[in-house]
Amino acid sequence: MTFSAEVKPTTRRTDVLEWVSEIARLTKPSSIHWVTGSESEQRHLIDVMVAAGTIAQLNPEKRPNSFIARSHESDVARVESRTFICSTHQKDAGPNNNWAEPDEMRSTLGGVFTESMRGRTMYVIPFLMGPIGSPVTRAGIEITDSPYVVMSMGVMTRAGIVAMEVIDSGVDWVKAVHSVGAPLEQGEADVPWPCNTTKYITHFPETREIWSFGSAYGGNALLGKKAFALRIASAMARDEGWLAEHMMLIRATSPDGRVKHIAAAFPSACGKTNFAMLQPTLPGWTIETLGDDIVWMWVDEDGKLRAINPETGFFGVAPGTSEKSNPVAMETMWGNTIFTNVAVTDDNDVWWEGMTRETPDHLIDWRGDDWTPASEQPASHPNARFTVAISQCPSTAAGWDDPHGVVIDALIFGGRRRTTMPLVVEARSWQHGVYLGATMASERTAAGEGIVGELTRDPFAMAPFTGYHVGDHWAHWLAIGERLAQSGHAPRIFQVNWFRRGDDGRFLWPGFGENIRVVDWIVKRLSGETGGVDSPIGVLPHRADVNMHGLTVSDADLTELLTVDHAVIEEDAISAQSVLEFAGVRTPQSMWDENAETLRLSS
Ligand code: OXD
Ligand code: MN
Repeated sequence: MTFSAEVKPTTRRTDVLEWVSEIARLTKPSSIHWVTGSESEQRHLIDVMVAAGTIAQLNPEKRPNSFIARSHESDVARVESRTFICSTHQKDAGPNNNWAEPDEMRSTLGGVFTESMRGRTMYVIPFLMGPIGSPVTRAGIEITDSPYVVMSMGVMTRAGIVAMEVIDSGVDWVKAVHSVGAPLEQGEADVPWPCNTTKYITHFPETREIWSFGSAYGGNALLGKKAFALRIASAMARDEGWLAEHMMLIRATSPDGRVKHIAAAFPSACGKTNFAMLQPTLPGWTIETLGDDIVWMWVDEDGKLRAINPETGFFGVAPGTSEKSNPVAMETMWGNTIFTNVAVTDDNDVWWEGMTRETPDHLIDWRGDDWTPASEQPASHPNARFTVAISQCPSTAAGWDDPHGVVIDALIFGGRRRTTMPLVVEARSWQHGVYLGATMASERTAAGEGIVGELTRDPFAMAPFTGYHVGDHWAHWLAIGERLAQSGHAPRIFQVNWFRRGDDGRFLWPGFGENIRVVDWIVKRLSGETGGVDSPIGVLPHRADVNMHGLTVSDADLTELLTVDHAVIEEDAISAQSVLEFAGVRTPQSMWDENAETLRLSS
């Protein structure tokens, strides 16, 4: 295999050159393109994709330099059932992952990747997760035959020459191989969204490798994101003593100038992006955005928990995003945005369910068909996405990419629960907080597979993302807590639920910008300014301590939001035992102790 004449290797590292040649010998692409990250390369990729019908330009007057991509109907979300952790021992992958024996999987992959890039260009994308100079920043190289992946990785990571220079300095790098699995015969016409009905999203945590086959969609294909920054990084973090978590990250500044950094874990499509861009309704408060999906945290030399966002972009869920729910996101996507599986208006702009009050009379739906409000299916796919740089976000915090990161003051776990869980509660201790994270439950959304609405336990919102045994993940959190306790700098842990409903199905809490009232209470707790009410699941706010200035919520609703029913909590704690049993012998005893304590307090 010869390298393409136009784009020569951007490295001299022999291990990189040998690996790229090895993958090229296996997959037989027609050319190799070493990604530089330049503007001319961007333009070239756009031309290639527009010509192939993969993307189409939106109205440049309304949304400059923005594009619509429509995926294949079968390739619309992460495929957890086809996601594998290939650790040497099955017990290390844990019951939370599909396990495959590494040699067997390598042989399967050897089969499916054979000549899988025939007729296509193979792109080599060097990328960094994290800013240059941070102790937790890590490098990777993704090989892909999808220009859509190249363009998206360019938004989501620090990709191109900038990353190769770091790799060339001699650091370790993660090998990530991706193919859409749709080789082209000579003369065969391409399709707009090539993919394969067979999919493998595989991870080898011990050798820090990723192999992804058959899908070009988001988390399956942009391998810096879920595959590296969560599955592989969580295993690295366990080995090296840090944390790689499915969390958003904000800086909250109170009217009297107190600055707090908060990281919050919510399952996919539960409002992390909205929370990260919250527009406070309480006067004087500011929320600034540092990240919306993934946080890497480490204990610094002072014993404080520090955090960075390893990504550089948002891959956000579009439906439901509006001027009302998230004006900042709407502003962020003014241009330079890739939209996937949204609907297109007659004036060639984007639309999705929940974006405007009025539904347009006519649209082209995410499948590319004519659509009217009489159509039975939604116009945009429920997991339609926008991909846009964090630097475009008006609420992005100054220094968001500081390699030193920020010191975390509070951690939040949240889920989507119609019943049972109050608006906010503070854990009794770090250990109890870890229990709240371990037993987190949420109703399923369209971001993954399964029945939407079904209540599932999703420990730390990491069920699809922990690259090792879930019980060891809890033990790792406990060990980090012990290190933080030694310095007396452990962040406090809270649980929130914005999604509580009344018997009539109505949301009891308005959410969005009003969630600042919960942040306000959390910051008051951090400053020791307010007490609380003990409950079986932790400390609840006194009603009078929740700043309700300017917001009307009925007394009955507020009572329901701020109290817990002991019988219901007892039932929930019994049900939570299923997740502790699920993790089996690797469940730390202290998680059972916390469960017993919850039962004792609620009975
Ligand atoms: C995501 C997800 O894409 O969690 O962020 O599914
Ligand atoms: Mn996510």
